[in-house]
Amino acid sequence: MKRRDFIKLSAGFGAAFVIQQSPAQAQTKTVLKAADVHPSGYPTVEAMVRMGKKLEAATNGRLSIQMFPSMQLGGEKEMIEQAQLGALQIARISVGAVGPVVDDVNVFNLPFVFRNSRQMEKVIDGEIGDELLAKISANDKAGLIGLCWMNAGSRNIYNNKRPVRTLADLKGLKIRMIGNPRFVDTMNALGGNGVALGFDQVFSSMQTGVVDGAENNSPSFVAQNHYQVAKYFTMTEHLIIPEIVVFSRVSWQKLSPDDQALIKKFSKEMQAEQRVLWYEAENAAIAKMKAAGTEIITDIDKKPFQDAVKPVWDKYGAKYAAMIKRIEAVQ
Ligand code: GTR
Repeated sequence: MKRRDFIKLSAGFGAAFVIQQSPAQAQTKTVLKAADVHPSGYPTVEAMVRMGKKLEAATNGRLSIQMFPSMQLGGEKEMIEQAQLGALQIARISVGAVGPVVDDVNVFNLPFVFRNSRQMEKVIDGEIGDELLAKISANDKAGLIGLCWMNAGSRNIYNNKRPVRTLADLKGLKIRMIGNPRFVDTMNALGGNGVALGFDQVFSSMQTGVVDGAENNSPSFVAQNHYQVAKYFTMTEHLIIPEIVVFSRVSWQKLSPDDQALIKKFSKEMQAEQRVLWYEAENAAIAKMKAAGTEIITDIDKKPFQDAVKPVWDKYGAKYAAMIKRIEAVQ
């Protein structure tokens, strides 16, 4: 290469470099705010942090994710509201919290709707999962884009009064439920007293006796320190509710189609990656519970529990009849 040509070429590179450094270009860096009620290290949070790193690497830092864990931006209801306004871009929430906004997903909030977690995984990985994400995105009122699902195991009843083995043991126990009428009705149908409270209030409410217990998966039971105030944990598995990741629709519309496609692709990958982290967290949680002296009750007859929630199905299930048939058909 002649020296003159080399100078021309390097001048060209220099110019391009300068343009990238200009304030106008610098502004095109987009930081996506993501929130979760769980602390750092929890599988849902960790999966999102990893996705942020991938996004940053793939776009040379043009797109990144800033994670707000531990309810820093409020509970799930508040997160949905902020996403609807575009103040928050990514919300990792339970389907329990999305139900009041997009009724279609409430089918997953019916007690014992899945036979087990494996079947639930097949449903969210398959066409039903895609269809429900699309329903969220198409719902103008919701203002959200459905990105992907995550595992959240099964929910189990715990309390600080007595081991629950039968429906009779639940009688009179005040049990915290997520604020979606289906869940309060489910607990009442099981014979307990369902009390809707925010996730942030569960620990102190158990401590002060406002409630006797709650229900959740084992990683939440441990991560939120509930195991320190509730000794009895019964594997009722009455609800298998997946988690969901939604994107603010107003923010989504500001992204280029290429960036939207990239985020969708990485979200799908995150769904699989979180699953691995999930099972590790479940094993670690059970080990921690055992070490802490939690009494884990696994030998229960679930049939009476399943029969008892029939009124909930009668009240809420009818309109999902076709979808329930499809879910049941997933092996
Ligand atoms: C957890 C779930 C949270 C939240 C919480 C609750 O299992 O990961 O998103 O819904 O339960 O009980 O409020």
